[in-house]
Amino acid sequence: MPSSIKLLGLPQDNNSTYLAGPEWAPNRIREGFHCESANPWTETGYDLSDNTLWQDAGDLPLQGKSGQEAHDMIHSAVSDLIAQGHRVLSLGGDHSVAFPVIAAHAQAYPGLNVLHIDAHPDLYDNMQNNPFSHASPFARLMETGAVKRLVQVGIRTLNGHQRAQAEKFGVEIHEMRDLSRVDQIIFDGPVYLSFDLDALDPAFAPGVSHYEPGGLSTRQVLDIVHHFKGKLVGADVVELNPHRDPGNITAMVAAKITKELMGRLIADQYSP
Ligand SMILES: [Mn+2]
Repeated sequence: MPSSIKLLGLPQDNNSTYLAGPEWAPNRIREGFHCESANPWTETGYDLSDNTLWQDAGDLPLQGKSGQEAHDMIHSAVSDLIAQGHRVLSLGGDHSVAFPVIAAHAQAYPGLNVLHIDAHPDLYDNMQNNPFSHASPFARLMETGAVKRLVQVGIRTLNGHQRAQAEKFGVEIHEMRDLSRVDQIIFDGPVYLSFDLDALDPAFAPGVSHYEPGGLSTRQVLDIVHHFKGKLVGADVVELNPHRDPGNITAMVAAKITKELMGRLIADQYSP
């Protein structure tokens, strides 16, 4: 019996640097996921109305929690689900959730690779004196030494400090200004995919806190999800800000990408 996918809501909003809102995101994405305007099949042919393929694990009670306490709650919950044989697809929340979620995956999957799709590299050594800031999760993660490769796609906000951080940690960056062909993204071994909705151009996804024009199309992200070479073992979809999302258009985009990530997890079926 193949392992099932657990959908886990992480309503964390204490590590945003600019606007609040992502704590309300998990349920907006669920509403998009179950909306009867669409059918439950992935483009790749899986029927997600089959409840043996995935189950909703609900939300972690993160409201009002911050710092080390929230980090430990997330790390522990994700580690437990993986130990029970599940693959975890988490819905943020701000991007700070990626540090404990990916650290838990790196412990369970030796040689873990990370594919990070975002407008921002999130490599700040220190932002607003908060080591858990949503601007720093990939710096914290690379400091652990537990990730084999970090490959970033969609980046268009590098400053001098973050270029230095990327060089220090050996991060491979496909900048938006010279985006490489996605079929050249090849991984050996397990892959975790972290998807920040602001990687998309604001024309496709206005419901985010940090507008950064010149981004990916929804189709380009789906192409990456469908076609990168490697075995997907876990993923997150983060940074939806429902306060800036007229007509729930970005929630619907998040739900669509969540569905296709589930399809990829079902297809890959990688075990550590
Ligand atoms: Mn971002």
